[in-house]
Order: sequence, then C-alpha cells, then structure tokens
Amino acid sequence: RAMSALERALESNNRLALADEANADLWLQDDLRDALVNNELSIQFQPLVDIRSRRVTSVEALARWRSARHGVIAPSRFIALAEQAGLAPELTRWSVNAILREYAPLRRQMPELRCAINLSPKVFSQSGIEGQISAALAIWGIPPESLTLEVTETAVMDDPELSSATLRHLRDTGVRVAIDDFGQGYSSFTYLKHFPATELKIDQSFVTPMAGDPRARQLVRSMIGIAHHLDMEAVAEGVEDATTLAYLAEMGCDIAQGYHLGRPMDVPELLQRLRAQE
Ligand code: G
Ligand code: MN
Repeated sequence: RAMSALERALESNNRLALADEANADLWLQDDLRDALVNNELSIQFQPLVDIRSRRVTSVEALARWRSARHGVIAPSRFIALAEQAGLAPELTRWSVNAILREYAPLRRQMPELRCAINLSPKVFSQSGIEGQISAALAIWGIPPESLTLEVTETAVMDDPELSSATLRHLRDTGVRVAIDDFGQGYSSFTYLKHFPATELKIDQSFVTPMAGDPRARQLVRSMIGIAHHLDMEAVAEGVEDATTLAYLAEMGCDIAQGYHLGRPMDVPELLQRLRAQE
C-alpha cells in the first residue's frame, strides 16, 4: 500500500499521496487473497424447482464474502476483483471444492438433487479446467451427471471455439451445462447452433416483470420455445411472485428459481426445506 501511494505521489503535482487514498480495489484484492487463504468466503444454495411437480430438483451454489473490514461483498463485485487481480484460477479452485464439499453430504441424503456452479468467464483461457473439475468430482465422490456448470453468454462469446470445445469435453463426461443470464448482454444466435448446453436460464430481467408486462411475457414465451426446440430445459430466473409462476407453468417452462420459491440459504436451512417437501 505504501508503494502504491509512493507511485502516485511521484506522479502528482504536489508530490503527496496518502496511503489510505490508494486504490481501494488494490486493498480489496489483497484482502480477497487473504479471504481465500483464510476461508472467509461461504457458500449458499438457492433451490431450483420443477414447475410441474413443485419439487426441488437442483440447487445453485452462490458464493458470499463477509469481510470483517468491508462488510458483505456481492459475488459480481468480488469475482470481477478476482479477475483483475489474476486470482480467477484460485477462486475457481476454491469455490469448486468448497461447493462440492458441502454438496456431497446433501447428495448422499438426496441422490437425485443436482448442484449448479457458476463458472467465471475467465476460466476458459485457464488451462486444465476440465481436469480440475473431473478431479474434484472424483475426490468428493460425485457423479458428473449431478453437476451443472453455468456459463454466461458473454463468457461463451469471448472465445466461442475454446469455450465450446472445453464444455463439449466436460459434457461428454456427463456434466450438464447451462447458459446463464440468457438474453442479457450481447449475444448471438450463432453460438447456440453448436453449443452443448442442456439448459437455458432466462435472465431475471425478463422474468421478474412478467406479471405486469405483456411484452416481457411474450419474450419469455419465445425463449422457452428456443430452449425446447434446441432440446434444452427452460429455466426461469428471478421468479418473485405466484402470478409469474402461473404464467410460466402455462407456457410450459420446466424449472423456476427465485425469491418466491426460495432465497439463497445455508445447508441447515436447505435441509429443513427438503425434509418439508418429503
Ligand atoms: O447470474 P446469476 O443468475 O447466476 O445470479 C444469481 C443472482 O440472482 C444471485 O445473486 C441471487 O441471489 C439473485 N437472485 C436469485 N433469485 C432472485 C430473485 O427472485 N430476484 C432477484 N432480484 N434476485 C434474485
Ligand atoms: Mn447462475
């Protein structure tokens, strides 16, 4: 921190810079490095519900960083920080293992419950990601069919050839692949032609306003059609009320996720929820 203040001081007119004014992101990156080593990140699970049977069929693992110094930091923020700091590989390694460690005992109680993990877009330029995931599955005794990897369109568009080759290899081992936040950001239908995904997750910006917005509904209906015509399951993210869930059921959407069905929760709370459904 002193070094970064010195650097800025040398470039400033008055030759003065205070360390506590130094780039806040650099501090955060430092603390994130420590957080990874000290296990300060925790995992929560959000249920995904089969719309027809109303049963929880899968959970999405979401990382949480509660920092003693900075409070709760959203995943979108610390994942971006990790990428800037070149920590994406460490974060991926940490989260894959931390998630599977908590998921393994859950799966032993409920063998048909699947688990979804979000992959950072940077992961595809990292060598050995396939081996890393297969090794982690073997260590925790989890069959590849129980794991879904969620990747955003943007991740795919960064390097369509590399990412689809990597995902194809993983898909061949039985791992499932979901296109996350579909419809958000820039996308192209070209990649959908060859992309080995098993499910399409419709971005919450279309789903959340459905109850009061006919155009949002028509877009969601169309996206469900795209999913089904390409032999993918349609998943709606950000379902916040019963009206939306009823629309989705009528449209033939397969899976729903959102605050109306369950917020991200820790394992004891999730177990309670799963027992209640039994
Ligand atoms: O990008 P991805 O879809 O993986 O991000 C999931 C994020 O969306 C999580 O941070 C989760 O807490 C949040 N989320 C989940 N369900 C809802 C919901 O119903 N409404 C809103 N606003 N956010 C949600
Ligand atoms: Mn996701």
